[in-house]
Parts: sequence; structure tokens; C-alpha cells
Amino acid sequence: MTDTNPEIAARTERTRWFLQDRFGMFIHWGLYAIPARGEWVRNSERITVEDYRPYFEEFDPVFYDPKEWARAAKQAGMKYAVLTAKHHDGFCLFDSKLTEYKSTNTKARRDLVAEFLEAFRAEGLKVGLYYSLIDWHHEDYPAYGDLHHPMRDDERYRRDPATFDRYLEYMHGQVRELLTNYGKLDIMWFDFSYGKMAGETWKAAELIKTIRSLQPHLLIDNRLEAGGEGGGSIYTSEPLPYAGDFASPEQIIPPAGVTDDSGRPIPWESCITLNNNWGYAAADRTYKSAATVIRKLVECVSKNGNLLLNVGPDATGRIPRESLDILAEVGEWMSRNGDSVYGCGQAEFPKPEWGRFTQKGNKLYAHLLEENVGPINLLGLAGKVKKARLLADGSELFLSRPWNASMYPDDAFVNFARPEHQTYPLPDAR
Ligand code: JFZ
Repeated sequence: MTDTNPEIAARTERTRWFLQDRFGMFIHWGLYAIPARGEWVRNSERITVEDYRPYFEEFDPVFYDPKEWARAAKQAGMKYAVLTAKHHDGFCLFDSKLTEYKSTNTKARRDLVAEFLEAFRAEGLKVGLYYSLIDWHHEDYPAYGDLHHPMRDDERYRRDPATFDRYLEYMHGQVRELLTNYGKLDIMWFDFSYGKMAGETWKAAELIKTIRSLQPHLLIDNRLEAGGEGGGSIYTSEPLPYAGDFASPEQIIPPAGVTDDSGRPIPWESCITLNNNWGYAAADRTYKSAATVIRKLVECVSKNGNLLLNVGPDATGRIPRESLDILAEVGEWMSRNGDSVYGCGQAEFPKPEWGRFTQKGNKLYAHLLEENVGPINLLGLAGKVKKARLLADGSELFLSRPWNASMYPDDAFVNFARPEHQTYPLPDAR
């Protein structure tokens, strides 16, 4: 199905792989791993450029081995990954010609982005880079030297738009570097817009022209126009050229998926942390269980969305043990049940009371999110199910008319059940 709107038709083409792959790894890593109180620490604790400097002098991630990260992602069943090439603190994990504030000038002496890309591509994963539009280190960025909540940057931008042009040159220049010197990228994840600091304030039309000319297939998120809460022309049937290819709800899964004002589905990706921080936070023990992560992934797919699950490597370059353990457990589930995630989307049947459906072609995947203690009803599916199998081990499930079917209108529902739950004779069970 092609769309008459060329922007939307192009988006549909570009996002095809993305909507198949469904599950990716977000990686927030930078100098803030040293104070280990989250990636906003410079702002939230009002740390001056000078007082933040020792982290740059000290940064020495001796255990950075992106091959290990890539293996953990792949083993978890993730198909792509997005690394913070630059976060709001302005520190660059790549060898930019446009700044001295970069990893190659630290004790690491390494282009961390280049190594990340090589390692993840080698595992067959698609690769993306996060690039912060906000920059607390650049002297022409409104917040420079006087950090307050950036929600008020736009007032200062209005007072002095001239110096801001120099920042834009820098920002556009770095995007050009990333898209020129690092081979084929799959995603650029810009972050983020707010108030006046949105769209054309970033010279977004020009930036997008550059991006599309350098790497036409590249996916971009919607944050050249929006923040984590949504908004922007991606939600209309006339998206602007810089509206982005997918919506990026943050820390929530939209209750009914994401559609535009004409009801057309919009590609989307929820980004969600494993504990309560994006950047490494040593004291944050609030890790989600693997079961919770799996449920969230299934919930996203059941609403046509993706899950970008975050890890925050520590200052030595290692993904925290807790995170690796969760990923391994998720991977164990994915190795058996990945067919119910990859290439799947919203089912043509409403959400059942006992869990979620995902669907791929004529296969309906029933995700039972409660203890399996007896037959499960498939309301509205009578006459529509040929057979049922347990995905994890391929074993046969029995389909039947329920014992009390007479209580319901003809053909209202069928049951499926494990053999051990068949406690009464079922003449037409198979
Ligand atoms: C942003 C970043 O600030 C954060 O550090 C992280 O990288 C996350 C993925 O993205 O988080 C936001 C973005 C926008 C809002 C709040 C947090 N917002 O619009 O309120």
C-alpha cells in the first residue's frame, strides 16, 4: 500500500526493517558515568564547566569492549542499538574535528563511536547514534556557563539568536561528520526540542536536507520537533520534512499505540530504562525484572511499536552486572519465543483479559501474562483457529468448545489448554 503523501510513503519504505526488528538497545554513556548519578548530573547539581572538567581529565574506560556489549545485545534478541555520540553535557565519544572535548583527547585516546559501530555491525546488528541538540558545553549554546533547567533556554535564545548561529554551524557540522566518516548508519536519534527550541530554531529543514543527501535510508526520530512527550507534525497527515520517521515516547507505552490525526498508524519506539536512570547511577537498585521487560516488549509489539531498552555502562566501560543478567534472561525467552515478536504487530482481535495478542500474517500469538492454571478462552475466535501450539517447545495444545459453551451464544469462543488441564472428556478436542 503506497501513500499519496510522498513524505509518508518514503517513511513507510525507510521504516520497513525497523518495524520488523522491534527490539533495540539504547546505550547512555559518557563522562557522567564517573559521578555515577545519572546523565543530567551537571544540570541537576548545577556543576560548572570548571568543576566538571576533572571527569574529562580522569576518563579512562579500560574495560570498554564494545564486542561484549554487542554480544549481550544480540544474545538478548535485540536487532539494533543506539549509542550516545554526544549527550547534553557536550562530551563527544567520537573524533570530531570541531571540538577538543572528545574521547580521543582523554586517557582513552580512542574513537569510542567508531569501535561501537564496528563491533555491533560485526554481530549483524543495525546501528544508530544519539546526538544531543542541547549542549551545556558549547559557549554559543544559551545554557552555557549558567545552567538552569533548559526549559528556559528558549528565552535566552530569543535575546541573542546571533551567537546561536555559531552553535548551529557546529551542530550541523558534527552531524555531517557522523554521516560522512562512519559508514552507513541506520538511525540518528536527536534529542530534544522544547518551547522555541524546536524545528527551524535548529535549522531543521536544512539539516534534514543534508542528512537525506548523505544517507537517504537513515531513520530519524521525531525530536527535531518534539520532546519525549510527543507533539510535532509527525502526528498530522501532513508531516514536515523534519517531522521524523518514528515517534519516541519516553518511559511510557502509549495506551493505544500511536496514530496520526487521520487515524493512520505512525511508527513508534518506546525508550525505557532498566532501572530509573539512563546514564550509570551506582546507587539506583530499582532494576526491572526480566519478566517485566518481556511484558513491556510484548505490550509494545501488540500495539505496533518497538522497544528501545536502555543500559548505562559504568566509567570503566562495563554494562552493570544486573543489566547483563536481565538481558540474558530476556534473551533466553527470546530464543524460544522471538517468532512472536519479530515481524509481528497488532492483532486483528481485541486484547484478551489474560494477556496480549501479537500477530504475523495468519499466525496469532497469545501471550499469557498470568499463571497458566487451566483452559484459556479465545473469545470471538471459534471457527477461526485451525490448531494451537506452545511456541516455546512446539507442543500441542487442545482446542475445544468449553464445557459450559451452552451458557454462551453459539461459537462464541473456544478454549486452548495444556494436556494436563484436560480434566474432563472432550469428544471434539482435537
Ligand atoms: C531525554 C534526555 O534528557 C535524557 O537524558 C535521555 O537521554 C532521554 C532518552 O531523553 O529526556 C527527556 C526528553 C524530553 C523531556 C524529558 C526528558 N521532556 O520533554 O520533558
